Amino acid sequence: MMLDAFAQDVIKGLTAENKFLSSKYFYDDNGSRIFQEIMNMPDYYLTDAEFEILSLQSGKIIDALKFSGPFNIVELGAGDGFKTFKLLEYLVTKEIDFYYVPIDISQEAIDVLNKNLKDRLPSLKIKPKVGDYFEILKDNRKSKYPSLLLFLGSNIGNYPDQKSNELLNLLNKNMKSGDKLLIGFDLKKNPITIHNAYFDKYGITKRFNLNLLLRMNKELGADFKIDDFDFYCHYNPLTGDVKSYIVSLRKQIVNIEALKIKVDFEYNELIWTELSRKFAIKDINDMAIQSNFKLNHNFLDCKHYFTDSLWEK
Ligand code: AVJ
Repeated sequence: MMLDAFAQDVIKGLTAENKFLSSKYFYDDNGSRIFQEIMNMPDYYLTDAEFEILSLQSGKIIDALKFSGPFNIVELGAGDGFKTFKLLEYLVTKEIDFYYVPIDISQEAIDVLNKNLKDRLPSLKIKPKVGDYFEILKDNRKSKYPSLLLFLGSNIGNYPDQKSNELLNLLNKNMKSGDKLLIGFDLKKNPITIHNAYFDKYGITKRFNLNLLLRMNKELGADFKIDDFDFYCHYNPLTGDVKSYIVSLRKQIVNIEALKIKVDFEYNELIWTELSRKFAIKDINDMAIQSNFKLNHNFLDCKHYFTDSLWEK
């Protein structure tokens, strides 16, 4: 039996003493759509804050790159590209020569993005790619042009300390000297603001999490009954960690046909699904140094909720 990465991770995560499943599996086409709903909620301030940064400070960001000729903009996990639009629009308006290479694991998200940009910025040079970003990023070193890598939205927050360090070092390895990385970090702030962004009253984040169960039903022939599960999350202001969980509302057994396993759930047992870290400016400086980057500048929104941090290799 050949199992793909998702199947293997489901076996590993759901047979563990403390059950877990990686948030990277949130983003099938359905999950990517739910994530758009999250980004549209006012309580999910991250998107608005980063949108403000890219709307008001695109000129400053581009000036800070100090690229003298044509360049690439390679976006990791582009999604619907709503925020990036402001940066692209600025560049197109200024008739600056660049290629935009959005990468995402959702084909549907990339198709929507591609169509949107072709309509709204017809002269944009775009080469969309679907797949795992590290595979695709390997081509970056071959380009004769300098690159700006975009890793926006505080996606880095999904990785625990050690893992984020590995990831940033991997990005560094795939960059040429002088290449830049613009990386989004959600900053520590009033804990209530953070709590409300993740424990939303509309139940959208709950649907986002429970979509993992639907995905296992669809792709692995599991028989999760969605109504028998709930969602819980909490923010720890001391560590800066938001942790999200699926909660079993009953003692129950779930059959996963394709994996030939049955999974026992105790009453109120958890599946840990996501880590969303919040950072202090000092943490960001340390992370840049540890992954061999030079931090050029932090671009903050007016409320100081978020920073797009410009790093140089
Ligand atoms: C896309 C990883 C940045 O952690 O804030 C939103 C995903 N999870 N609401 C985040 C998410 C719950 C999001 N990132």
